[in-house]
Amino acid sequence: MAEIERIVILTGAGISAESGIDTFRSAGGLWEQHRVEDVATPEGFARDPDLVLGFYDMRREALAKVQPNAAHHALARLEQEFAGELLLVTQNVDDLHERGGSRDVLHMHGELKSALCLSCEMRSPWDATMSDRPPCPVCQAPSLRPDVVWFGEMPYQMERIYAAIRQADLFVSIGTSGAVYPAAGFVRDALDCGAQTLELNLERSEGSHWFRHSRQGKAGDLVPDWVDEVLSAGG
Ligand code: BV8
Repeated sequence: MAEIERIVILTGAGISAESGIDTFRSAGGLWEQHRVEDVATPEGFARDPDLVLGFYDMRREALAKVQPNAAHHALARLEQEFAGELLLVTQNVDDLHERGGSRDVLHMHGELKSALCLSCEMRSPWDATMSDRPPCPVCQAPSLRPDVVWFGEMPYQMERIYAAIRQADLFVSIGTSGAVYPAAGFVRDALDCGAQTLELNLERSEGSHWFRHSRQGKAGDLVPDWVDEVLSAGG
């Protein structure tokens, strides 16, 4: 690990699982309770906005009842103590990385605690409900939608992510099934740019074969140990 100077980390729902937040594709997970097409696509929102706003209101409210876990805290420690460059990209729309102490988190799929106005297209911090059609804090129009990236929509800050991957010495994927693109393709971009690749996940994922190193276990166990390895190697 000694020669590692630039790290890009991608996290998915698995890093929040031990905090009590449902993952998407596990038994009883979020997508078993709702069809993706109904609650995580622009078409689903146009078809039944109440269903979609209620789905995200429920998830936003659930956030207040959970806490970051040891994996979130370990990544915050890495950000504080790692001497090189670190970019933390998350597919998650929860705020557990921030509440765990991470200061610079790139939410490529947006955030539950952000509102996007369909009238003025401004984004505002948001931790209330939307089913009751509250006024946009900027233009007052009752036209807020969850500021999350649905299927068929372009994820946020892709250029920044690809620029960091191109420079990375190490790409680490934590708690993601490798089922959703473009995030699932980042490991191949990292390989093409000569980076080392490491997967930390409960089980082998759809992308495991692309990783040079793959460790199975709970994020709450694997991530603090890995952070200790990086920091003790003088990273
Ligand atoms: C786009 C936000 C283009 C909302 C989400 C065919 C081939 C390739 C691509 C496509 C295709 N057909 C369609 C596409 C594109 C599509 C896609 O990839 N579809 C998939 C299903 C095939 N992608 C898109 O539409 C993306 N946009 O392509 O735009 C474009 C181009 C130009 C102009 C405009 C547009 C947008 C995708 C974003 C969708 N939004 N979320 C919300 O959260 O409600 S996706 C959703 O899935 C979440 O973000 C989630 O993070 C993400 C991925 O899931 P995971 O995080 O991996 O969660 P999952 O449950 O799957 O896995 C959890 C893992 O953790 C498991 O492996 C488990 O073993 C592990 N785990 C569990 N417990 C633990 C653990 N690990 C460690 N410790 C534990 N304790």
